[in-house]
Amino acid sequence: MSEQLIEMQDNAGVVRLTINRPQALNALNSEVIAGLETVLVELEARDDLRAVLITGAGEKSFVAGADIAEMKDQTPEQARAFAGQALRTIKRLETLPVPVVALVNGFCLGGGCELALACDWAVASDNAVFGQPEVLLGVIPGFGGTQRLPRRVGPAMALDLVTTGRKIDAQEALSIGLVNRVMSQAELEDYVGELTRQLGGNGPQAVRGAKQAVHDGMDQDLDSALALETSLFALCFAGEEQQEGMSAFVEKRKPNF
Ligand code: DAK
Repeated sequence: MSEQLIEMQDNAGVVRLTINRPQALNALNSEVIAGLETVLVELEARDDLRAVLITGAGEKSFVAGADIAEMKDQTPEQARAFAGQALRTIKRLETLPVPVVALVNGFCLGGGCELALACDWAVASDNAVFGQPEVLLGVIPGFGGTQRLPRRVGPAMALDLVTTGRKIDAQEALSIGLVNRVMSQAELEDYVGELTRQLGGNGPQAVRGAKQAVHDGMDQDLDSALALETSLFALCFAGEEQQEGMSAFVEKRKPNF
C-alpha cells in the first residue's frame, strides 16, 4: 500500500523516485515516509545502482512539507517518533552510495526542503519556492533543517530562514547555494536526463568513491579527511575501472565502464 505513494522507474541503474501524493502537494505523512524507506532499503543493496533522482508528482509541488494534519494532535512522544522515522529515512537517502539529485518542481517547504538538503544535487524549476516555515506553525524544523541548512548555506542565512519562516524563490535559493541550477519547467526534464546520463556513464566505483570522500571527509579534520581521500584514491587502482579509463585515454577512445 505505502509503496504506491512512491513510484519507481529504473533505467539501467539510474532510478527515478516520485513522491506521489499530489492532492496534498506531496506532503510527507508517515505512510509516504514508510514507503520511501522501503524503497531506499531496496536501493541500498543494489550494486548496479548508478544515480537516483527524486521528485514530486505534478508541476505544482516537490514536497510542501511534513503533513500538518497528521502532526496537529501529536503528543511530544509521537512527535519524537515521527521525526525519528523521517530522520532515519532522509539519512538513508543522503547515504546512498551514488549521487542523489533532487528535481524540485514548485513548493519545496519544511520537510520538503529538508529532503532536498539531503540530496547531492538540487535542480529547480524557476517557479520553485523554498522555505522552512515551521515557526509559522509553532514548531521548529524536525527533519534535520536546523542542522543541514546551516551546513549548506551558512549559519547566518539558515538562521534568517528558520527564524522568519520566509519563503524564497528559486533565484534566491540559487544565490545562497541551496540549489545547483534553476531553469524553466520545459527545460528541466532534458537537463536532468542529460545529468543522470552523465553521472550514470562515469566510472561507477569512482563516482561512489568521490561521493564517499566528500561526505565522510566533511565530518573529519582536514588531515584525517585527506588521508581518507588517499585511501580511496589508492583503492581505485585495485579494480578494472581505472585500467579501462586510463587505457581509453591513451588509446584515444571512449571508456566503457
Ligand atoms: N500538510 C498537509 N497538507 C498539505 C500541506 C502540508 N504540509 N501542504 C498542502 N497541503 C494540502 C492542503 O491542505 C490542500 O488540501 P485540501 O484542502 O485540498 O484537502 C492541498 O494540499 C492543496 O493545498 P492548498 O489549497 O493550500 O494550495 P495553495 O496553492 O493555496 O497553497 C501552499 C500552497 C504550499 C502555499 C500551502 O498549501 C501551504 O502553505 N502549505 C503548508 C506549507 C508548510 O507550512 N509547510 C511546512 C510544513 S511543517 C517535527 C517534524 C517535522 C517538522 C517539524 C517538527 N517534529 C516531529 C518535531 C516539519 C514540519 C513541516 O514540514
